[in-house]
Amino acid sequence: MIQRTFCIIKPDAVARGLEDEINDIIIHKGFKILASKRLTATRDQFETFYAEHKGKPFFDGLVEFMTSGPIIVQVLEGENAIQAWRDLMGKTDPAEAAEGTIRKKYAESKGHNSVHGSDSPESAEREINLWFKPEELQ
Ligand code: D4T
Repeated sequence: MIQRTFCIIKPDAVARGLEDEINDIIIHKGFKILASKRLTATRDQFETFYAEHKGKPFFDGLVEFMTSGPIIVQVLEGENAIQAWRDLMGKTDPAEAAEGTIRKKYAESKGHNSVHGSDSPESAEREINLWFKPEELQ
């Protein structure tokens, strides 16, 4: 099944100039990048985006980090894109991420872990709609 998913290249990766390298891996794996834009987000945007984590001990630091510098937000399309993109990212904690995953290669810690991916069809739709207008998608 062809699906769309939402991807963020996080501030730690953009600060190291890794966006082209990461997008080469994404394209090589067979995803199509339907839309992509670079921006610096507000606290409001990430408090909404990460609402499910509100109240957790890492929430404030997470919002602080995600608004600390430029990010790239993207829509990826491909066969089973939601799970396929999570598989390519690897586990949240780079210490647990498998060889060949983006987080194994680039993540600095559980928080500064270089990339985000939607975890279900519902969150993919919600997240794409939070960051992109329909006319921005092909
Ligand atoms: P995202 O949502 O960024 O793709 O990450 P995951 O789906 O892999 O992980 P998550 O939802 O459990 O966590 C969201 C976000 O919070 C950061 N985080 C997480 C953190 O800073 N400390 C922690 O202990 C955890 C669990 C990293 C990703």
